[in-house]
Amino acid sequence: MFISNKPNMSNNELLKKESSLLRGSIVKDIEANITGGFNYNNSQLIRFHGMYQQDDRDLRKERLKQKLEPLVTIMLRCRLPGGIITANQWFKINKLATESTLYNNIRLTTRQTFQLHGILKANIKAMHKILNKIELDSIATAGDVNRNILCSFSPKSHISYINCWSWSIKIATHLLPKSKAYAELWLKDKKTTLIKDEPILGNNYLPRKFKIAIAIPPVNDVDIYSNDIGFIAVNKLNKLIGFNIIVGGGLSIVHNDKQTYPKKANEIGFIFLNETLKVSEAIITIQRDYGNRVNRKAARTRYTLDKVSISLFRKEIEKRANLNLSYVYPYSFNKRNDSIGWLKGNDKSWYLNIYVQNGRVVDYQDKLLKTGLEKISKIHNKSFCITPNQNIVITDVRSVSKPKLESIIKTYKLINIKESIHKRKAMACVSFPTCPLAMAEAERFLVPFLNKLEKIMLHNNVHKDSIILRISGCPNGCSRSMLSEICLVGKSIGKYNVYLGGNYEGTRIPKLYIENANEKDILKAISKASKSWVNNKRPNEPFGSFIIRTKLIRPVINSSKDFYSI
Ligand code: SRM
Ligand code: SF4
Repeated sequence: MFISNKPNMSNNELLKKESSLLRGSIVKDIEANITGGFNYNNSQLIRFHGMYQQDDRDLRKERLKQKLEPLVTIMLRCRLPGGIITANQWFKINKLATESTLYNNIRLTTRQTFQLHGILKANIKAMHKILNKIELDSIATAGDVNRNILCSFSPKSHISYINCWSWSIKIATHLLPKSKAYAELWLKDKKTTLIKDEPILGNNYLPRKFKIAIAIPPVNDVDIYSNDIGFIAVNKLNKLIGFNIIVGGGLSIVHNDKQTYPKKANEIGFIFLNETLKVSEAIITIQRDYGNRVNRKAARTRYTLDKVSISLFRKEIEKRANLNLSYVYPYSFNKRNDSIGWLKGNDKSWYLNIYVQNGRVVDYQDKLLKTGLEKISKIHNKSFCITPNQNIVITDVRSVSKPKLESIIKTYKLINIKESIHKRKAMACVSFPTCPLAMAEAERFLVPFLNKLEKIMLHNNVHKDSIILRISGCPNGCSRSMLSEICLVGKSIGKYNVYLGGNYEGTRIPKLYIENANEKDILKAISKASKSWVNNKRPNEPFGSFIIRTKLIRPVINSSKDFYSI
């Protein structure tokens, strides 16, 4: 019934197979102080332990001129299902970022966790030990495994939210690698039991990365359609009863390679809560067994699903999980962005959402964000929540504690009412200088670009309405730009492809509008389209919907067929 794999597996497959469950010869590389990095194979394996080998691309030329090898450092990404981190943990990781990294900042990610860039190899073990002491780790935040699980931040439906968040932890724990390599390599003194097999992921692990999110309608902050598995919460009488399941979302492409396409996940069926773990396991093992292990660019679940058809995939889930999937319950989304500022949850606590430009926690001239958060972490005995929009929420604030927080907010200017709505809704990926795959600037380009765009918008009278704009420095699309209303994808330094036609709710993939454009041409094109929108839109019609209704772009309905058609 299913396709099977060919024998000419990709190099990564051999590497995983011969790694002794993710050990390789990492231990030798940790000790070798002749180089600041890991050999190629080990640099791939350390990803499964949540680390990437990088070098600062701004410094490359200068170091080459001086005949120095690149300054190799490590980026570490923590595991944080649903983005919850206690204030005490934040205090400690802030200290780590300040004292033990070259960049002195924390980067919040689009998958609700944080990264520390610029760690020297000599400091890695000490860092993992500190993380371990505060009950954090970086297991499986990268590599061919299930990555950090997202969960909608939704205090307005607090009981359902807490339930969903606890499911994000249960699913994450269930699908975690069983190998003890992480503890052995980085925590050393921890005793480990001998594990010979990975019962769920398999000893060769998955063909490619795997992503899961939980959404609580009507909030789609997690961009549920971009995940390999999406769990959409179904509530009855305010009680979580189960999930609608969607499968096979993913956003990356390779420029000019029509074999690759972004795709929104397909609906599969409804499951009750007690079926969640076995259905997760069924889906991930189908992908494990039938995903493409020859071509990594066509290895994500969406390509497996499109090859075998939704109906066969569904039958296989039912067989493996030993259940019958019911029809999906009706649901809809109407919101993706965070509401910045104070919000009252239906548990009567207060929640303060602080906008973090590009997810970069650093002290800005007009906002001492890093110091302000550190001060809050000292007095707040509850948690912070990193949102899928790269912002941070101070959670569970009692009314009596509000004044103390207000005073810190004021002193460090953590809430700035002058920040424009466009900036608050926009996202950019990390890109230069640390990302080795970057083709154009993203994070460093976003704000100067928006400053120019906003002047044009003001002139065109578009300033009251907002458009969701996202920039990725390459077609991997880490800012989930392939689900935005205006999507910029880096092609080369200063040049971007512009895609339009995504919608406000994040349920439609955009399509190529202009290719290889510089900043001036992009501003001109957006100015024209947004002017037409503001003058001709129907009441409350979002930009992306207007673009499709007026046929500036034909909608993407079936990605594999019409993403590239004109
Ligand atoms: Fe990503 C690779 C950063 C979310 C698709 N991503 C990378 C690397 C690790 C580059 C590399 O392989 O060496 C980037 C590190 C840059 C740096 O210096 O920090 C990187 N990705 C990020 C983050 C930090 C972007 C951000 O600004 O927040 C996000 C970290 C998420 C996390 O905490 O786990 C991040 N990446 C995403 C997303 C969005 C999402 O998952 O919701 C996507 C698109 C969704 C998807 O997976 O389809 C995404 N990243 C990729 C891909 C393409 C994967 C594919 O299927 O082909 C790569 C390249 C790869 O894996 O080969 C990639
Ligand atoms: Fe790097 Fe490309 Fe991801 Fe941006 S989209 S962080 S440039 S891999």
